[in-house]
Formats: sequence, C-alpha cells, structure tokens
Amino acid sequence: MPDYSPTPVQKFTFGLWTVGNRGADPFGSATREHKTPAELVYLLGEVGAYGVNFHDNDLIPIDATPAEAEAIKKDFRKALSDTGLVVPMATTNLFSDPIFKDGAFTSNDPKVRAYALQKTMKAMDLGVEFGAKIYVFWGGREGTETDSSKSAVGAIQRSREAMNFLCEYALDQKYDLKFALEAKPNEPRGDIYNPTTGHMLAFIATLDHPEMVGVNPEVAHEHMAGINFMHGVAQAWEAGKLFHIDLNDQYPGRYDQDLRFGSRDVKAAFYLVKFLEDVEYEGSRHFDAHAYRTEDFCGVKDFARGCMRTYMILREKAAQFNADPEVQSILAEINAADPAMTPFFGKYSPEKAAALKAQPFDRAAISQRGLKYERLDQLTIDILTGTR
Ligand code: GLT
Ligand code: MN
Ligand code: MN
Repeated sequence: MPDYSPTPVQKFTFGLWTVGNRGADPFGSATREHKTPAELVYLLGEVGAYGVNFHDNDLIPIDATPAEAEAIKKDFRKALSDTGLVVPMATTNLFSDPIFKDGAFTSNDPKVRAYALQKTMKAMDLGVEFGAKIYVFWGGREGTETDSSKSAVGAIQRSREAMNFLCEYALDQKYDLKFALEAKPNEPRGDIYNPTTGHMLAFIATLDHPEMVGVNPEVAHEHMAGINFMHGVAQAWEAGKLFHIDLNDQYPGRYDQDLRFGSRDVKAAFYLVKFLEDVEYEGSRHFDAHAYRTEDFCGVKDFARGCMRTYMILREKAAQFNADPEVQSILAEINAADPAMTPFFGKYSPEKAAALKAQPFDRAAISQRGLKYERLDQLTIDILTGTR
C-alpha cells in the first residue's frame, strides 16, 4: 500500500477553530464539547499536522483576565513543545462579538473602527509571541445588508487606512510579519467588500506597503462566487502574492460549507494540488474546514487525516500526470512553437506592427485542427480514478 502520510514538507496546518469547531449552525446548537487550545494541539499532533493557527480569541477568550490568559498561554506553549507543532499564522476575530455587527475597519461607528485597530494590534503581538510570520485578515463583517447604509467607496478607503496603519505598526515593532488578505463574497454579511481574490489583488496595489501584503485565497469562498479557484491562485502566485492558502471544499451556490479538502470537487482539487506542487509553493497548506456536525472527536480526527491524505493522494496523481507519456505528448503537440510566428511576439515596435498587419492568416485552415482536449481530459479522469 502506498504511504500517504503527511510530511513536514507540505506544511499542513489547521486553525484552532477548525478542529475545535463544535458543530453549531444557524439551526442547531453544538454537538461536540469544548476542547482547550492545548488539547487541540495534542489532537493535531496525533494526526500528524505540522502547525496550528489561531484567532486571538481562539486562544484567549475576549473577556479573559490577565491571569487566565497567562495560564492558557502556558498550557498552549507546553503542548506546542510536546508535539513539535509550530504557529505559522495568526489572525484577529473581528466578527464574533456584537460590537462588530456593522463591520470592524469599515464600521460606520468611529469607536468600532478604533477598537478594531486596537484589537488587531494586540492580536498581532500575541501571534508574534508564538512565532507567526503570516497575519491573515478576513473581513467577514466588512460589508452590508443594505447599501443605503454605507458608501462603497468610503468602505474601501477605510479598509486602506486600516491596512496602512497596521503595516506601519508591524514595521514600527520590527515584526517579521507579512499580511495575507482573505476574500469572501458573502456570509455572514449579505455582501462583503473586496469579494474575490482578484479584488484583493487590485486593492493591495493601492496600499502604502504593497510588498508586505499578499492574499490568502480560500477554495470555498471562490467556489461560492462560482469562479475557478486555481486560476485565482495562479494569478496571485504569478504576482508574488500567494502568501498563504485556505484549503477546503464547497458546493457552489450554497452557504459556506468548509468541507473536508477535496471531498466535493476532486478534479478542481487535483488541478489545485498539481499547481501548488508544480510551482513548488513553499507556504503553509492550511485546512480551513471542519468536520460534519454528525461527528464526535474520532470523526474530527478522520476529517483532519482525510484533508491531508487527499492532498497527498492528489500530489501523487499530479506526479503521475506529469510523467504520463501520452499526456505529455499531447501537451507537447498543443503547445508546439511556430517559428514563422515568433517575429510577431514580444515587445512592440512600429516595424513589427506593420509586418503583422500585412501577414495573411488562413482562418479556415487554422480552425480545422482538432486539439485533442477530449482525449486529454479523459486521460486526466483515468489517472484520477486509478484506472490508468
Ligand atoms: C472563519 C472564516 C474563514 C477565515 C477564518 C480567518 S475565520 O472561519 O470562515 O474563512 O479564514 O479569520
Ligand atoms: Mn470558509
Ligand atoms: Mn478561510
């Protein structure tokens, strides 16, 4: 039997909120008991994860006393050292407390915006204390139900001002920290600003310190928007902005399901894994998902092991695809260069433009060529289903 055990090379991580998810949903209460952060670290150690990430309040409850906070940190630190797990990423909970009902950085209330900045600075301190090098911003409440309430331009300006302030804070503290912005089109707000990774990339270019800021694309969020996740990831990577990634799965057109990685659209997951492996992506592979509400903590471990196992299986399938002679011969054929066309590409010149305008093209002959994509896709399916 092939070994699909996780290895540290893939940097498989889980948030405390993922394996700690208690199964509550808008229609029903929790089905699993509360586990402490330290207990969740031991669980992750048992299943073979590399690291653990947290929101400030996953680790320290929002109303904890300083003494309680110290005790929790001590237990958490011991669990990390016992298991060898690291904390590559941290983030702020800017969505659970009622104060954030109209957003955090984009709230209409200046007190809320100021509190959100204060909370984030303190959460950055906490993340850095545990070694985090990536700081995620997911603006789940940064949106509206009614556009009568807020200026959409003003919201982007408020977001920009907050990011610029917090970049300066990180620099001022000499933190070795990069920011990763995570988009989502809706839920929990009716609509959320900067709804896709593409919007985020455009927004980052307008910041004072764009070099410090990249993206944290999530499979489910782009699938909710009905778009091709791998394409967005590739665009972010090509721009040098793929700082982090949230892996899970999702049926389009539904509520945010955060399903086990690869459990819904295996083919999309395959192309994603193949992309990450082909480009030798070096960041964390973070599973931002949770077990079905039906599960106890044995099921939570099945869920966590399943996320990593599916990734490892698809990684092997990607290697098989890359080594398959028929696949490679079709790819070579459809990507063949045409020396006669080479002079027309590359940097513009008036001579090149004139030559290209004068060049005849036999459209009918060019279009008649079959591209073998049907065969290529079936070979992909054969590889994925283990029939090849
Ligand atoms: C929340 C959200 C995720 C974000 C987390 C980070 S919290 O679970 O649904 O997609 O990545 O804030
Ligand atoms: Mn999600
Ligand atoms: Mn996420």
